[in-house]
Amino acid sequence: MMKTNDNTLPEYNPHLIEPEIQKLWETNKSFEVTEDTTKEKDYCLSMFPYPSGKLHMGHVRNYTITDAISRFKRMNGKNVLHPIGWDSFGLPAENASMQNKKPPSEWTHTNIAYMKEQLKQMGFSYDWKRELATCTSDYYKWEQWFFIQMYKKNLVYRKNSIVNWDPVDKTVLANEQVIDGRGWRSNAIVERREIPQWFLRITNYAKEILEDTDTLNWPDEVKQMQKNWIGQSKGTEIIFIVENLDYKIKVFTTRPDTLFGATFIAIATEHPLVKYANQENINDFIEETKKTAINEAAIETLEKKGVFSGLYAIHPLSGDKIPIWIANFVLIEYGTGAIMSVPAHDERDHAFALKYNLPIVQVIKPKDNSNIDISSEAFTQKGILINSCTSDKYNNVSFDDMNFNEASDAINSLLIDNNLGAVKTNYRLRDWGVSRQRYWGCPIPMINCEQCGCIPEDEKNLPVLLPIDNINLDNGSPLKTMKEFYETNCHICKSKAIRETDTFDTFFESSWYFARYCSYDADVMLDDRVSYWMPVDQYVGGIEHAILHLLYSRFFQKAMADILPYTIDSLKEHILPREPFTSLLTQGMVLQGGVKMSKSKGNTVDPQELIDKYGADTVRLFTMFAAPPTISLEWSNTGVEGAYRFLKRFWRLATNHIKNVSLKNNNSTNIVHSKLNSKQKNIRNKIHSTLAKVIDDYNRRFTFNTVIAALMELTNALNKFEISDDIDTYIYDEGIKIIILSLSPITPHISSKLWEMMGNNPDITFIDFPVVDTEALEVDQLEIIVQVNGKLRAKILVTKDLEDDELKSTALENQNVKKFVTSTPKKIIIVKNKLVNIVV
Ligand code: ANZ
Ligand code: ZN
Repeated sequence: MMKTNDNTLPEYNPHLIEPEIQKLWETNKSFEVTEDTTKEKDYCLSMFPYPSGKLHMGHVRNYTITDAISRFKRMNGKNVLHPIGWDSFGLPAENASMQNKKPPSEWTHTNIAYMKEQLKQMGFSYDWKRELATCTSDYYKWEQWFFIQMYKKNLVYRKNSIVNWDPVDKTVLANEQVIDGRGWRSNAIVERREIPQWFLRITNYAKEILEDTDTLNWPDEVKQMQKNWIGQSKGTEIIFIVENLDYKIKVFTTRPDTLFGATFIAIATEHPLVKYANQENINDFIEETKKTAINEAAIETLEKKGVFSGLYAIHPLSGDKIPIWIANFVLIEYGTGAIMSVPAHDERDHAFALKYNLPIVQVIKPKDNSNIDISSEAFTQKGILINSCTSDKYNNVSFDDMNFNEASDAINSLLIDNNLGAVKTNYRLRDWGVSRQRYWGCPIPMINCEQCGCIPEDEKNLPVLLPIDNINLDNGSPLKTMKEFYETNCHICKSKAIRETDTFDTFFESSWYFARYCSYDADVMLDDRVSYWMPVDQYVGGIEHAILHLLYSRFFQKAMADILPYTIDSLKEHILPREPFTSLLTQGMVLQGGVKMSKSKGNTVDPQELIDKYGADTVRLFTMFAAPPTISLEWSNTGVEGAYRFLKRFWRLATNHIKNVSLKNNNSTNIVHSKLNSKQKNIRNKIHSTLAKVIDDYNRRFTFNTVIAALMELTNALNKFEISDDIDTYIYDEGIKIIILSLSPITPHISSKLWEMMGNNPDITFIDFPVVDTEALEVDQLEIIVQVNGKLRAKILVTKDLEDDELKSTALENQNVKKFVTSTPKKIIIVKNKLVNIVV
């Protein structure tokens, strides 16, 4: 046996190795990339962090995943772009600033510096020259510019809009920031307010975004969430004429078959018809509804209320006169802001009709003719029409006995022929309101000129700089009171003008940062380098961004593809991709005690403490080993200890081997598999089948946990392998090298160091990933006859040329053989590759 235990071997010391290897990468610029057309590109991206102060375990997990993928792909010959930056505008900086009495910009940049240091300590293989922070003017200048381009293309408009107003945070809230009618941060009861705001016409792209969803290699769940959010709904718009008024109300319905059951119209409080209503009756009601939030979820749970407007509408086909109500459950933003109410067949309308004593007329009966009691409950299924007949005006046409499809088609045709309706596809998706009444964001580059009205700032004057000195946040956004910010002159007529003091929603910044990484230093928004790198091949991030961030990014990518080739010279010849992220992986949460690790629950583990104690490789190894990336990971201190012990064990095994054999010409090309003995073949089979599994798991499933488990098993097998000759040493060496390289995407520092100690260049960034020797995968198996006292008792399958000892023990373990071998065998006779005869 050649292995010795030698106390002079260096101990595994991550605190020495890791800075040394990181320094080497920095000197070599190992992860900097350019557009090398001779190589296949691969763009691997993590969702960029908000610089909240320090890294948390969620970051560590997310960034280790993309780092492992990036490193693996580099070793497979890909030209890998793996960038990082900071999503650094946003409300928390303002809140922290008020608490800590530090300006938001200072707070943000201090955090960035600290977290950057932590990312470096983790050994993530970023191309740091591309680092960007969205709060810097070299970044936001270009989004101001792009906003102006969208404005020119009519993708931007301003409108007075009702918003959810948080009276405590003094800001407009997005619908999803309203939880149970209260502000997500302040918990204050949200009010409605009407203010002028800027909107992006994302709805122009609703259809394309919806249709392209199916082309994406994303989790089904995320694709479904995108589709639901876009909310396509095919239906009919039907015109009702208001009695005594020259006014047509349009309603949107997905159930034109129920038209003859419409017993009243319900309109939203903000519907234009409301001004013709009997004001005395409705005032209190309108005031009261104003106080409630306007998102659908809130409205679902609301008590349904309404007030009669005093107006009537004429049913388009029956000619009946039906009352018009103003109701709190009708959304102004959806469809036409008005509905035909069919109490017999819609639950909400049914409850409303009962409450206000409105007629309920059944027009659909069950397909199986079963009895229903329409006064107690709505019948909402599709069925067969009854009571559905037009007036004389339309020749008393009856739709009775038709099913849903027949009736819908027939009613639609009649409406269309008489200009009383149109088939319509609606989307639940709303245009994106991007105005925020907040300070720490990108200024919206618009001015209001006394003469010219509301116009974009001159592109030559960009960026519109956000002032960062002497900021007082005590009374809402300081921009609203800083004359030196908002007073300006019109670049067209030189008259006095007032700058827009709102800033962009911070989702604006995260909707295109992935493209800017490609053109990180360009003096235009993007240049032709984007067409080399985009789209992102693998995007990794949290499921919490499954809707808005991804949707907005998809919209931006499409808008950029439509606009930039016509506005940026170097992109003239290029067609940009219309989707930003080809594949998406949503990583699972990090849990502690079964619940999400979070500051508010006080159950966080500080990655910095772990790095300080065990080094980055252990932290990386544990987070990748504890669970596959998409599944939640339960934190375990013993698990971390275990990961550390494994690295120490492997270090010992490898250094021991290096000590013994490093000076020999020790090369796996000396191995001729077919000439090996069975023990050697077996261990090579283990080595190469492990490698095959590792490659498959890296490539296809990103299941790093099984990669690690397989490599741990191989480490154990090598540990047991007895070296008796040079060939054994070569095989052992081959095994050690395969483990080092296979682990390197996950534990790059220890791998680099050991690789160096084996006499190689320590920068393993571009070392080819080991290749499976397929010959070693084949195991020659033979059937062997087992006799007890000369009688056939079993046939067993074993590897060819198995050593006698192993063959004996395999034979004795056989269940049937055991039955006949009740005492210690007297003798065991072996005929190689044929027979075992046990004499008892
Ligand atoms: C009559 C009817 C009869 C309806 C019936 C349903 C069942 P989707 O698009 O699938 O969500 N609706 C339309 N606009 C609305 C608004 N602005 N606020 C609240 N409700 C609105 O569903 C469309 C249905 O939701 C429409 O079809 C309308 O009610 C209601 F037996 O019209 B229906
Ligand atoms: Zn002007």
